[in-house]
Amino acid sequence: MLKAAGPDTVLVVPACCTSVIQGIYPNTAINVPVYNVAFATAAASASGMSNAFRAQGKKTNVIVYAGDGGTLDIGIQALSGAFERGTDFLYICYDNEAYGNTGMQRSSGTPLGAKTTTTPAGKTEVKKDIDAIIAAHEPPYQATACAAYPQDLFKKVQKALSIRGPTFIHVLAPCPPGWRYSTEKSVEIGKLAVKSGMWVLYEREFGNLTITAPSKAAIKKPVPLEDYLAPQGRFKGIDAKTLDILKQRVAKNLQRLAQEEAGVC
Ligand SMILES: Cc1ncc(C[n+]2csc(CCOP(=O)(O)OP(=O)(O)O)c2C)c(N)n1
Ligand SMILES: [Mg+2]
Repeated sequence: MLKAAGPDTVLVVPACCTSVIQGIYPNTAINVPVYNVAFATAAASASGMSNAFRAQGKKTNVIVYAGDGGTLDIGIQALSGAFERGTDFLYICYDNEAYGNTGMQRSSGTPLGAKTTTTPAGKTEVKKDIDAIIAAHEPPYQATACAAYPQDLFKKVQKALSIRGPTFIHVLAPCPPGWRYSTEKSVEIGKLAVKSGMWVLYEREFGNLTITAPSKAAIKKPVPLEDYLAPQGRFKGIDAKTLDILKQRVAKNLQRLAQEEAGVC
């Protein structure tokens, strides 16, 4: 993401795993200025920052980098406000499907059936569709990505930053301790999320949807959802009814996106 953005970039990071990973000043692991802000305020802080830069005639990229808890739950009001105002910034939500930094509590991004420390028997609600909520703001660009496909993510970050206005990229970020699998399987798990259709890669540019290459195969013939779920401890013991609902939702979502791309709906 930072490689695509280049050095003239400022990151706005609310409380999340990233605020730990970045390290402590002056030994930070991130080579651009990072503004750590209170959990609920990322998009509002970035709005002020972007307006200040633009007023000075500067094109500096303002990127919010926030988790699913900070985006789908606690930051959603500020996020909606910034998108409605047309703030010139890129909002990236990296989604590990729970509150990772505080011990993997469920978030509204946690999928149905997944075990977290606060849903030990599996989550009974479905994942919130933040992408549909963002789409309702009619931004000039929004996309999904996955950490297992870094070149795709690179291209999408470059494109988002080349467009003026509020842009959004939702990145699935497999999390070994939280999803309960061993670290070396991260890329494989991310690819299985896409190949099974549980995560669909696409971009919507000025309202026009394009499914990104790795997801085209999943639309034609997805791998069984069990291939994605079985290696993860968080789905261990999922009951047949929940599995069936998940499968139906995956199929419906793939169909809905394929139809949108074809202009059928
Ligand atoms: C107002 C407020 N409530 C709670 C916390 C504690 N807290 C810090 S990080 C975090 C979890 C963030 O989850 P997410 O946004 O998904 O990012 P992740 O940790 O998974 O990277 C929580 C609950 C806080 N810092 N501020
Ligand atoms: Mg998270």
